[in-house]
Amino acid sequence: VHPGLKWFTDAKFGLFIHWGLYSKLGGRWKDSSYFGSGEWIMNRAQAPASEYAEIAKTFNPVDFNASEWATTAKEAGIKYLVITAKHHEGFSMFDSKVTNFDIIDASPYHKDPMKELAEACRQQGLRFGFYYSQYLDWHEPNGGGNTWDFNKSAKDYKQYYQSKSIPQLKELLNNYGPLGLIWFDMPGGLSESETKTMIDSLKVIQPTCLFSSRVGHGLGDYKDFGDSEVPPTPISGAWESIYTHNDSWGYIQHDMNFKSPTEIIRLLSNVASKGGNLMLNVGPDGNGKWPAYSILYLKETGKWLKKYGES
Ligand code: FUL
Repeated sequence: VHPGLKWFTDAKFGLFIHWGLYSKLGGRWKDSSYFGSGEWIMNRAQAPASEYAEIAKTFNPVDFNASEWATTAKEAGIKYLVITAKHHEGFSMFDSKVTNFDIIDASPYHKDPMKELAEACRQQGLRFGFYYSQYLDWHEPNGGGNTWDFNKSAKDYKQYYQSKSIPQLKELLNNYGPLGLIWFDMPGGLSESETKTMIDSLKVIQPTCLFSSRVGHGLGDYKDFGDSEVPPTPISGAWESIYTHNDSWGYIQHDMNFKSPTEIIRLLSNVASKGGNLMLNVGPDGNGKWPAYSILYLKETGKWLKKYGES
């Protein structure tokens, strides 16, 4: 049994955070508003990579407060927190030497919020992990997915893995202390043996860090179902269901469809009764603030858990 699985299967409740340049857009690009999956706006609007990258110049999340995020999570009864280090848009929300398209070099913020968050989580006794889009990267000519700027048949996915994905995953594993897990997403471009080689080269850095099943080819340490999916019957082994608080992972200004504390608790009970973890997502805005309803409803959930939950 993987040594990291004990904390994971005991955890029951995790917090997912989608935060990137799309959070500043809040579901609007030019004159159009988008609903659902705000973090996909670049793709849905077919925004040219060079134009989209301009958002970084005014991305300045001065309201970000790592200890507030971690204490709210703790109050909600959450046991682990997973945040987007780089989503499909390709922007690195951490200090990366691999690219200049990161929060340190490309934004006026000039600080590494991931460093502070990793530390704040540790102080609250929460496990900390990163979401990392290892294949889809709409900013890079050789990354997966952007076929509106770059010619699909000219793409060299292996070059992308070698020059960005793998070096960045190593930075994440080396520079942020012990990680509970890495949440890989949307595999592509690598064969099973190439995926295995990548995993081996990463596992030596932190052997206890779990890798999600979306690393591909059935090589993950635990199972994730589809987005917003709970299995109909109990499942053995380590697994997780992921849901988002409203109808989008990334912040959308005009989405107010937040699940009430009652709905969150029902979801949590449904998942826990079948043996899994629920990882619920919140989408902070471009200034670094969580939607007010997310703070309120998560804290309410925490009160209920304190009263009626097991731990
Ligand atoms: C999906 C992604 O494409 C979505 O944007 C989101 O990150 C979700 C959790 O996973 O595969």
